[in-house]
Amino acid sequence: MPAPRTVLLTGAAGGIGTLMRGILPAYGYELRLLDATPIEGEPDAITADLADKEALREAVRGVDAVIHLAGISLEAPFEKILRANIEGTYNLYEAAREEGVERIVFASSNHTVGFTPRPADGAPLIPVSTPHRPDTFYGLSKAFGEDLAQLHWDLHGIETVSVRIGSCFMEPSSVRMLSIWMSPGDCARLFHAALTADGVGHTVVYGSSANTRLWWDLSSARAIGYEPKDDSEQYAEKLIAEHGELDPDNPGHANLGGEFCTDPPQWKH
Ligand code: NAI
Ligand code: 15L
Repeated sequence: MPAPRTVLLTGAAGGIGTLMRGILPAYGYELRLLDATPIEGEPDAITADLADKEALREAVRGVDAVIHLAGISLEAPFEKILRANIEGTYNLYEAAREEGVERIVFASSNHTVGFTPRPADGAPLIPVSTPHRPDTFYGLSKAFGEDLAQLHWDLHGIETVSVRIGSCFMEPSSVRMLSIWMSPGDCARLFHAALTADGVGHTVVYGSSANTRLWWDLSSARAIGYEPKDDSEQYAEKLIAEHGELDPDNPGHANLGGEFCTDPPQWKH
């Protein structure tokens, strides 16, 4: 497909949105920014909620593609998740369909498959075809987003790369993150590949760096042109000294989703 130039970045005020605002313009993209929260120093940013269908329609008008990051990014009461992540993502796809946008990069999450046991040493890496095993209403909403993307490809021909992001922060901050961390630079590389690869239909990829302790299979990401450059291993010694190795008998350590798999989750809003 012709390289997209104008890209709508939803969730532009958030953690990943802020990182991508700093990196993606160097790839030649003109970013149109949207968030429910105003963005300081960005007078042209669109301040709108995903519930506002008219604002979404206007926001997607004329863009070549969308990177959809907006939404609740941790566990929360179902009603809030329903509104922001399920209805909000539906509204975004409807707006894209109505305005003829052909490519979306969807910020899915490792929590779609959070209850998948992490692979033992030497066991096969987790494939993208592993069944959904959401660990929270949050993970469930991302599983819905992946299926919504599939529907829009099959029914309307809108292409999506669903990126099951691991942990995208400046640095990993736990031993679990050594396996699923995605550096900001690799995140931009993966989003760029997802925006420019030909014929993605609906492709699901894991989003991480090429970590030494990787738990999942990056081959579908590599197949769309992603070449990760970073590895969390440089942080391993310090993090293991601070927190110890993962304990297989601890339910918060046994599965991909980490502490999201404990009840009640400790990170709840
Ligand atoms: P974040 O919570 O920092 O940013 C989310 C942004 O979405 C916020 O600026 C918020 O104001 C906006 N937002 C929330 N509800 C909205 C609504 N109804 N309408 C408009 N804007 C709304 O999250 P972060 O870390 O930047 O993540 C971005 C996306 O990537 C999220 O969808 C998250 O679920 C997903 N993700 C992030 C991971 C990470 O490691 N940071 C891991 C896996 C998935
Ligand atoms: C996510 O989906 C969250 O949005 C992010 O804040 C992290 O908690 C990440 O997963 C993780 O699993 O570390």
